[in-house]
Amino acid sequence: MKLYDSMLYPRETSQRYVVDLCGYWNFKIDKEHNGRGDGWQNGLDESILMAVPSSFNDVFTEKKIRDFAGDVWYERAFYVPEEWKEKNLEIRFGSATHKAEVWINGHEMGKHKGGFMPFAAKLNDIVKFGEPNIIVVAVSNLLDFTTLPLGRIEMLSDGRQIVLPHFDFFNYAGLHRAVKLVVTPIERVEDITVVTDIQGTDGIIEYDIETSGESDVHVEVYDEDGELVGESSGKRSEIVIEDAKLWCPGNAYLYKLKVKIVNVCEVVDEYYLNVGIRTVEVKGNRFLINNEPFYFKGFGKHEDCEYHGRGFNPVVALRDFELLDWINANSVRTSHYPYAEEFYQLADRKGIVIIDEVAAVGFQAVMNAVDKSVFEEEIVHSETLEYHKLEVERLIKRDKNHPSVVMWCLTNEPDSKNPHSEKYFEEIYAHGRTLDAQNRPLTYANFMYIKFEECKLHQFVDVIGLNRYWGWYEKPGEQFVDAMESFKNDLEEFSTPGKPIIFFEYGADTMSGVHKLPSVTFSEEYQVEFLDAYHKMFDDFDNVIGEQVWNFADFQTTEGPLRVDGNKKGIFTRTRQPKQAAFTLRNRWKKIGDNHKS
Ligand code: BDP
Repeated sequence: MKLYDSMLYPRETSQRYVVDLCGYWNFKIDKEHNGRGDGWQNGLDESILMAVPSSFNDVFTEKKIRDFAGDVWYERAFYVPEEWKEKNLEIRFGSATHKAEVWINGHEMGKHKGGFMPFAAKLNDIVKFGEPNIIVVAVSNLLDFTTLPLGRIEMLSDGRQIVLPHFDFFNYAGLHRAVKLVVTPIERVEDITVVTDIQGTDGIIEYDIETSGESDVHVEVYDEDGELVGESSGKRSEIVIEDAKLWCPGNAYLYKLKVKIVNVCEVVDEYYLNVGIRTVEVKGNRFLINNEPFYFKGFGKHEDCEYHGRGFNPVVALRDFELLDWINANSVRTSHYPYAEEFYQLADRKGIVIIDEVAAVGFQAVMNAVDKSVFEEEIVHSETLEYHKLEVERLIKRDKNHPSVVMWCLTNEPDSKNPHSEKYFEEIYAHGRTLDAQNRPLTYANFMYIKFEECKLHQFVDVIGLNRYWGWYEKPGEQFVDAMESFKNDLEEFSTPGKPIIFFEYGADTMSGVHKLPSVTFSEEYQVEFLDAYHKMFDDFDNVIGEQVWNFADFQTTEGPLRVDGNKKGIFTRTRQPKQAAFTLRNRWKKIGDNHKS
């Protein structure tokens, strides 16, 4: 038995059923690290309840539980009716952070590594029809130099182990996304790849479909009014949509691509995909969407909210899209990991542009004062590299068809000064270039302490992403004027013809409600002044084609002297209310529009 990647989003159609297994599961923390030895894989005794999806951490009141490092176990029963005997039966996890091992009715189903990607187990040979089936999942939150993100384990003097993340967000863990029983026909659609193009007023949808059999494939395209506007047959073909309505930022239009597998006049499978017709290209110092220069306005985000932690929360996701609309943002970077699939579906629907990031964060030494670069570790050059490539493959396979996704970010703030990093990233980016049928541009987020001439990575990307905190971590407060001088030099050095720059991060920690005249660091006034100065700089550089503030909202981090109950660089509070700077951004972004500098 094996767990395997499951990238096609589960949908209900005339031939497919989806049973949601979310809600309260039985739950147990493996404090002694001996759950397997004690037979927990057969079922959990003396368990408590845990909500799925959710992080487990913030449900409890005990610090030792919140910060527990090791396995947490989940269990529940589910039923499969006899009439599904002739179907393909799978159990699918939207994500389990960071590693999972699954048993069904005591049988080991396999292991999965990677906390942000969907995977599944095949049930047909294991399931008892019409009787309760027990599923048990052990989820580990441990990190090392071969996981993404990177982290380390430390032993405390009382014998407990804790995780030291190499990154600035709380290491939330658990079953973070929906668990579903997915029922599909034996002969079924397994993958779809779509590439769109624009020719005059026509839209072209090129598709490539993988199925598990040899029966005929029929494809129909419907517009938003449900009218049939194009069709074709065969697993690979092209459909021309006359007078196509394009998918544009802020003005999304989605066609429905309906795929049917037909066996002698009988429909044996049916699946659909929402398709936006749009093109993406980097040309000179411009990023073109539908052949028009696009200026990115928005945020780096996190999947983070009270109580749920990193667990997908549909209400918060909707609220976030409302706020993006209110503030006149047009884009988001999924810092620092791939988000829940539903997030991209909302972005497709609402016309928000996404820069999609793999969880390659923590490739440096600073966060936890390790005195050598991770690139000095042999293991990073072999095991981590291979795994990083796999995660890039998974990201692109899962998200390739979203019109909202316009660029792939393959790492955040690595130690790209280290000589070993060059070969490492050469391989990562070369591999990334082979994977996307749409050939979307590649990018990275540069760490502010690595200068242009020292950085070994920008040579491999199409767009340079900069994370900058001049006037915050360097020369804050009264020294701000000098900070801006350093910033200007820094930006001049990074200005390279043909490689436009997007600011992926800039921001200042700000305590909501703290007001001060004149401003001081942490006050709402300082955040406004900080952003104003940065915006002036961006407007002076023609090659800067985007600004994404760090962060959309305040978020939880590991405790420490630099953090006041988390990172407070949010433009909104953690409960999604505006700080003063939200109004500054709202005005600016309304004024400059989506085609600033075109
Ligand atoms: C950058 C990181 C981001 C941090 C941010 C900060 O990319 O994850 O949260 O700085 O310090 O280094 O606020």
